[in-house]
Amino acid sequence: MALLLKAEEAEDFPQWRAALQALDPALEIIDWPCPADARQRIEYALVWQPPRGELAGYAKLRAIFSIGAGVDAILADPTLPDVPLVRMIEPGLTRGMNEFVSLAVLGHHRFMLQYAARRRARDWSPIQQIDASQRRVGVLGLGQLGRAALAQLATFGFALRGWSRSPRRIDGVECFHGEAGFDDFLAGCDILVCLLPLTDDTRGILDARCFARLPHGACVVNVGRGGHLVEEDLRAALDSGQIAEATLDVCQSEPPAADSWLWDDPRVLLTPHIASMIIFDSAAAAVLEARRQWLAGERPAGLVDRRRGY
Ligand code: NDP
Ligand code: OXD
Repeated sequence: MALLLKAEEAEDFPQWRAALQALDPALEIIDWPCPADARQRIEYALVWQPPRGELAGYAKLRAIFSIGAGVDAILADPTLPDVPLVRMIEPGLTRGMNEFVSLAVLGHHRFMLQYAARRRARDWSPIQQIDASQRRVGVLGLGQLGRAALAQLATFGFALRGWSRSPRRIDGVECFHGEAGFDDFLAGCDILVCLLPLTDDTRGILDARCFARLPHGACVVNVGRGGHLVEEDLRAALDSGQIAEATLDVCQSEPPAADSWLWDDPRVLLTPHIASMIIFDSAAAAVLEARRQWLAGERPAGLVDRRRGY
């Protein structure tokens, strides 16, 4: 049984191979790009953002596993073979996202960007702390990562709300859904966190209309995809004071253009798409468990619904 692996970074290949073969020593793992004489053996592909057209033409391909939780880059390929696509759900990725979302939300809650600016100005003055119970934090996307982030944020005592496509019930979280619930959801978000998948329905969702519906001076954390945010709308909202600050882990262009305003704006904390990364051992276990489930006729938790786009 052969698996073609396109890792996020070329140097990840040995770690992936070790993690996968520790669990399935019989699995043959072939590094990307696939040598011509191996093409006919490939039954599985485990990939991070494969170039368009590159997954076509494997006659024995049975399933594609995404190294990312987000599959927008894979689904963007019009020649994608019609085999099951399974996205990454693994505890290491979830823990990393919990850490990053907590860090970002707490950073805005406790005015860290403002203190960084005051420090540059040799200003030692304090800003009155706000009790977490008075700070309303809203999460767009109540999937694997959104729900876990909310559970972590609950430990700090924030007033929590969430928004999804279909109705959800989460203890301690005020839930909203669909277009009809969007404006009411936004009206109660002092800090807005985007953990949506990028689809035709969610592209550009963080735009001027969205910002206008947030309370004045709200903060925005985008850990979804760069395509969710209309960057120039954010800039205008920061300039008007409607949005006070933002944390952006993802951008339209990664990295942003050398002359992008995002590099220098002190109201923006910018990180290079590192909010969360897979842990090789637990990610390998997740891939092989999904393969087992599929072969046993069960439905893997991360099976992508191509029609929905996530
Ligand atoms: P899931 O598929 O588990 O959850 C997606 C959630 O978004 C669901 O609650 C879904 O609603 C909701 N949603 C989807 N479309 C809409 C819509 N049109 N309107 C309202 N809600 C919608 O995804 P994950 O939680 O695993 O991951 C979320 C995203 O996080 C990934 O797609 C990826 O882009 C990003 N990510 C970023 C990382 C980083 O390092 N920056 C790392 C990992 C992931 P419903 O519940 O009704 O289906
Ligand atoms: C993912 C990511 O989707 O790291 O997993 O962005």
